[in-house]
Amino acid sequence: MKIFHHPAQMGHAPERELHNGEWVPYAECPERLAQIVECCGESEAVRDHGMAPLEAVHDPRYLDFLMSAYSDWVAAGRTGDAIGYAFPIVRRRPLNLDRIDARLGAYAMDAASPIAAGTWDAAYWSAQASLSALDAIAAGAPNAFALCRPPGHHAGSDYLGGYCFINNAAVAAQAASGMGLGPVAVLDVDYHHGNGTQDIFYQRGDVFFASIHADPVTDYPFYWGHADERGELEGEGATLNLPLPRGTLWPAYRAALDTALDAIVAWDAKFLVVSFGADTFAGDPISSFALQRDDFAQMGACIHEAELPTLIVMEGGYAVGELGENVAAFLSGFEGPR
Ligand code: OKP
Ligand code: ZN
Repeated sequence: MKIFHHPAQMGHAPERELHNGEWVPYAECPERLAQIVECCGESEAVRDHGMAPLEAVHDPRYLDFLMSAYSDWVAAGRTGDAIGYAFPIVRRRPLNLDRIDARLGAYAMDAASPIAAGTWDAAYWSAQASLSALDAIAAGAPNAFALCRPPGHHAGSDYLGGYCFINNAAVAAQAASGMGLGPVAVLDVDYHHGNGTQDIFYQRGDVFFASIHADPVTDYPFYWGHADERGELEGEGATLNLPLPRGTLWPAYRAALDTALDAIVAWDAKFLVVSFGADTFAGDPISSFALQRDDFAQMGACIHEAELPTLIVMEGGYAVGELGENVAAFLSGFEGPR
């Protein structure tokens, strides 16, 4: 399978994050990408598609903020990574506040996603990798792998969070739809609920969103991903949430996967974007499902059985030493004999 990534994606390297009240090394580290490259191979050419496909899913004011957030932080005399600390939870009025701390809070859903010197370029090229992988499918490949990093599925139209800045899967889903490849479905199999992707398409009937994830009653992102969230207005019924308990093993996971794939096929999708996270792995340091490497191969094979043109977009996975092989298992299961 063709794989797409860009050197600038290595440049996002925050020092630390706030995890359960303590400062710990940043889990979403550049080494993740290096490990996956080692097992899955070097990149095809990544083309610069410019800002328009990003602006098709993100608020331009949010993109402006993100682009200059780190330099504004430095200009305010700060050292270290940029993190907000005040959040307008009740209502985000269009106050046009200038102070960097006010904007960091207004455009973030958590305080655990620092912005560092290379963040914008890395997020921008991560999205370009996703778009370039989509181009390969548009040109006739049956599937492609966008090795995105930073990941994207927690980023909404106008907010960052959960290590995510630009929603790579949503950018590609929107672009695929615009190319006439749809109807498009997004299947999110990261351990965490893809709240950003859900929010972006929640009121739309043209993109289906299905997610299998840890129950938000126990796990981040807490406020999204509950089974009763099914979409609104035009999008009613076009969102499917399948939360599973901590400790979930492959048989229960597989049953949920069959449910999601059946719904995607019944909805008559013609193009599939998979938000793939390897953080469902038993050895993941920040997650609590119990899948094994072989299960990822099974997961890839199950998704392949939907027989849809498929763009696989990398999301999470933090057992860095095993990440490359877990991703390779998923890809080879997807490509293997049916
Ligand atoms: C990103 B992806 C507090 C830190 C918050 C955020 C997890 C983001 C996961 N414990 N952790 O979905 O893999
Ligand atoms: Zn995750």
